Amino acid sequence: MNYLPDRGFDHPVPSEITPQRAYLNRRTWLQALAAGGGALGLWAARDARAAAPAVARPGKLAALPAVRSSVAGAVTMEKLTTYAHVTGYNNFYEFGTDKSDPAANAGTLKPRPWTVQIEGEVKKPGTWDIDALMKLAPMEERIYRLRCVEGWSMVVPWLGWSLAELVRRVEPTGNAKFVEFVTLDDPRQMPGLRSRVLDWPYVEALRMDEAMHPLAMLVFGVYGEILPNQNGAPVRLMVPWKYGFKSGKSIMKIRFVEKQPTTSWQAAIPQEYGFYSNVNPKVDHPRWSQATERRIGEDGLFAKKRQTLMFNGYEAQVGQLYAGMDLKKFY
Ligand SMILES: Nc1nc2c(c(=O)[nH]1)N[C@H]1C(S)=C(S)[C@@H](COP(=O)(O)O)O[C@H]1N2
Ligand SMILES: [Mo]
Repeated sequence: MNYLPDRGFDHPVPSEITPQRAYLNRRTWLQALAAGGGALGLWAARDARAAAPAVARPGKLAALPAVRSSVAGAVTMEKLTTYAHVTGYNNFYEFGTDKSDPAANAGTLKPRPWTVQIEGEVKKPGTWDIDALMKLAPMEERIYRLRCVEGWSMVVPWLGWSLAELVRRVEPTGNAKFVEFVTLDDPRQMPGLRSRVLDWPYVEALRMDEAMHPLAMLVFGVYGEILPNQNGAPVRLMVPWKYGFKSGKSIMKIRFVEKQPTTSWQAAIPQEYGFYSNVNPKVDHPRWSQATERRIGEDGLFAKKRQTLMFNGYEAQVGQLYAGMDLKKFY
């Protein structure tokens, strides 16, 4: 049984949800309650895993109870990408550059104990223990499209809460214009750091208003469980309207700064990867088109490419952030 019927390109806002669809949602929700699983993520996990191909999995991880998010646009009705693909087809160069490398190699990452350091232009800098940080806001399940700059996409049920919750808590000063996210860079835990593909540590950043947008998410879990290492345990970013590389993994430092930071991919190949990196079908990568994408799991003989949507389908929610900006210039 599928989690929900595939609605293709239809990205319903709540008002567009048909009565039948609302009924299906409610029925499935009631089934989950009857089965004793209050967390929506848990039943999502069971259903999609049943249909997943048999590839290496990290095994049973701790459940992470969550409620379905009520943030506008946070729950797409599209068919979920299987757990096997979400956790077996990854980009995490700290563990190698092949899609199967992170799942194969990330066992050396130690997500506990873990702290996240808050630095820079904030009134409340300091070090958060990961378990305390996780409790800062109620855990929500959100189902986001993930569009990689390489031309593929997934639909993933993440668990976490709005990054804005943390930003508000640490009280940025008037000088804070950007937020920088720094990934762990310990070569004993991350064998890929010995390669020179990027100038480590992996750094990503957002403008302050982007960081405050409710769809920008700090992620602690996926498919009803804590994050597997290959997906960026114990905490990663998820910014669904931007190309996947903007969503840094295994974050150990969050820095509030005045000047626009140079991010890792921008530093590596500036003519190909910009600071904004909003998903945009009209702005091609210098080496390939961004007009279409391949949905992971739909790669059969008759699988069609999908049209890539402006801001990855989140234009209604985030378009205002870029009003008046030349998106070809600010790619
Ligand atoms: N630290 C770090 N974060 C990273 C990456 C990486 O190589 N290192 N890859 C990015 C890219 S290109 C993508 S598409 C997403 C993939 O996330 P997923 O493997 O959970 O699907 O992570 C992003 N975050
Ligand atoms: Mo990516």
